[in-house]
Amino acid sequence: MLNQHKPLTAAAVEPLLRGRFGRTYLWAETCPSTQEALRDPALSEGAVAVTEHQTAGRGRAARGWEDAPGTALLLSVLLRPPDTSAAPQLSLVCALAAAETVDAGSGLDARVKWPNDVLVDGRKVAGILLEGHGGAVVCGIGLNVNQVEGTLPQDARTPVASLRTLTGREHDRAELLVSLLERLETRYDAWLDAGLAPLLPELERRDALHGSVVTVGDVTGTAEGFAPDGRLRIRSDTGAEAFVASGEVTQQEGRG
Ligand code: BT5
Repeated sequence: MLNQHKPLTAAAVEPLLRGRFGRTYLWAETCPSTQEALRDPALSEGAVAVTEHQTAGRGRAARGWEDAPGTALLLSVLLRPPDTSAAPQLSLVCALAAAETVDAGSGLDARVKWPNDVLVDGRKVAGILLEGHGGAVVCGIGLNVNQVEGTLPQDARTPVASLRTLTGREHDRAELLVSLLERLETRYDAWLDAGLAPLLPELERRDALHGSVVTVGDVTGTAEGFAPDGRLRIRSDTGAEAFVASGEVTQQEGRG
């Protein structure tokens, strides 16, 4: 039986690291938000902040991110892409790495819901938050791991799950964390070399919205995958094609 509250301290995680991400590793038992822990301009790319519990965890657009102490992965990774104009694409890069981590660690089949969610069977297991400051991009990732029913948010916009509620067993958070950092590093390096293009086949295979009727802002139509710059491709009833760069998706039907 795993101890779900075994903390993700540097002593527990650093010996397991396989790549360069996480070599600067900041851990706190509790903090307002890991997004705040990477603001030092002296920190190098791949620095990681991890906590057991956030008192002011945040999502996008001033929404919150909830956890139950010691049961989730709550981390931020500092990236310094040379061209920050393409940085919004990192949401899909992180979501893909998180989805791959979920699959490898649990045997589940995770989907990416544009632009920043990871879903299993239509339930949100992870969310990504990108924030830029001083030329750096702080990528926040929240992944529900060992929460049980009743400790997950009840009022979420999308149904919610943890790996534990989906598989019925506890998962080793340290293993998941190092796996996530390794996959993120691999996907990020590929993105630095060639943009989203090499990631698109896998992203489209995992596209939770594909074939669904969606509304984003004033655009409604069928979601048909992604443009190479990460925009969502939507085909209207009249056959016109639109590309949406950002926004909230309302999904009307589809495979989820
Ligand atoms: C996100 O925003 O999904 C981004 C979440 C990023 C969280 C990480 S944790 C480490 C780092 N530090 C932070 O402070 N944040 C990042 P968004 O798409 O806006 O979704 C937010 C919505 O998800 C909320 O309004 C709730 O409805 C729902 N939600 C809150 N907690 C959740 C949870 N644990 N699991 C699933 N959904 C949740």
